[in-house]
Amino acid sequence: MMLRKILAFLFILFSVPLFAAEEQTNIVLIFIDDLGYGDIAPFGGSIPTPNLDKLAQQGRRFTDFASSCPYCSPSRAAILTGALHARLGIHNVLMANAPIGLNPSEETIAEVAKKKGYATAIFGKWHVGDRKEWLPLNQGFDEYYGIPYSNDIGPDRSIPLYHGGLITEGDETVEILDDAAKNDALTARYTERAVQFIEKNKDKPFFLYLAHNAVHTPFGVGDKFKGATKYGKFGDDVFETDWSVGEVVKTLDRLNLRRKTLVIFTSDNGPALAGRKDGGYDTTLREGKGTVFEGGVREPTIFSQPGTIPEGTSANQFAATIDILPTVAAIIGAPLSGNKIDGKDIRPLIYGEEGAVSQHETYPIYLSGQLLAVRDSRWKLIFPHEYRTSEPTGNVSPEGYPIHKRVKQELALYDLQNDIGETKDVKAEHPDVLKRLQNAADNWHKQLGDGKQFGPEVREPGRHIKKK
Ligand SMILES: [Ca+2]
Repeated sequence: MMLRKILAFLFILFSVPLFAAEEQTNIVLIFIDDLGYGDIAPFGGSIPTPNLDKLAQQGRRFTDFASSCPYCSPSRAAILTGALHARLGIHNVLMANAPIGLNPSEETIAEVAKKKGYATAIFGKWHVGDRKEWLPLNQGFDEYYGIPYSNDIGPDRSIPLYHGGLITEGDETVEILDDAAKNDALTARYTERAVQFIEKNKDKPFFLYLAHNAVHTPFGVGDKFKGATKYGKFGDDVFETDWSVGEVVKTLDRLNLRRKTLVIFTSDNGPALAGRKDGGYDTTLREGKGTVFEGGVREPTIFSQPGTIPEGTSANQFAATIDILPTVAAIIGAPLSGNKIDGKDIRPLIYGEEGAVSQHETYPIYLSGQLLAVRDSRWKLIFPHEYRTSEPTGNVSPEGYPIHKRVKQELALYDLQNDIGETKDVKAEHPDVLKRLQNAADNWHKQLGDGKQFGPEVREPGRHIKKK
């Protein structure tokens, strides 16, 4: 008995370091733009997504997985660093030539991977600062090909719709996104780069960040996919994005890398509902992009690594995009910088360990520096604010964007476990929960600010100082 114990101990002692040395898990992070929770079939959508269905069958769906913010730039800053966007000083969407960007002193997931000698690349949308000093090559990525912001942003407002967005290779502009055909080709181009990158690095560990501009408006659909679904341009765009996921996974299969590659699929914010007039969407969630309701921040998320992550399973515990960086760091055995982050190591949740629970005691949702909601694993408290609904007024802003109807939201407590659509305010029935979340909000206010002023823990973004 004693001998068996000693042998078991020796086995653990020697097998752990050996295992860790062998286990150079590749990381593929696929980040979609404006894809809503209910837009894909594994989360109840009607648009056919055969490749994502398969990914879900070969992995673990997360049904309560949040982004940091219902808008692009803050959400992207958060997933890249593992910190809430409010902490990073990236409070709003960055337009072309914005004077701020993600501070190079922040540690990105690519920089974490570099510590372990990983090859790193991003193909697609960056959107955390478009000046050279803030582009991906200065944030731990070896390669970059894509647009440094959304496909409807660009310095040249004289070009309708596409605004002359700059297609960037490394840190040089190589092309102008000035017509629909180029926009239509983006998904295929990024996919081709992603496949080449995996092929090139098949014998060494890699981190691939595939950040599609799809399915942001204006929808870009490759010729092969036009009319492929009965859900209009939006449906075709989702279908092509699904194809892209399939190409990446097939490449991993072909190169025998699938079991040693963690594939993560998620989205930056909820659906831009008003732009979907010509397409179907399915959601049981309230509202969409730009709001702090579940429609704005709950993301359709899949973690897949056959042999490591239990296949065909779901996690309903709350987790968030900020958890990806510390989890990946733990998986690859890389240390983190001393920067304070908010994400948690959620390996027990992704590996489906029995009794694994959410690592977040409470989770704040900030919008433009203001705390508008705070939640825990079950309850969500929304603070009074005015928000932009998905309903257009029919008027258009001077920049050409549709103006939406705005409405007032009062203080409300929702039970997400029984009311995912946030329809019934239950604060009167649960004064204890109300009190607890209000206290949590006060704590977040002290750290990150209350909308009137930023808290002491909000860090400076990178700032561009104009030369005189
Ligand atoms: Ca977005």
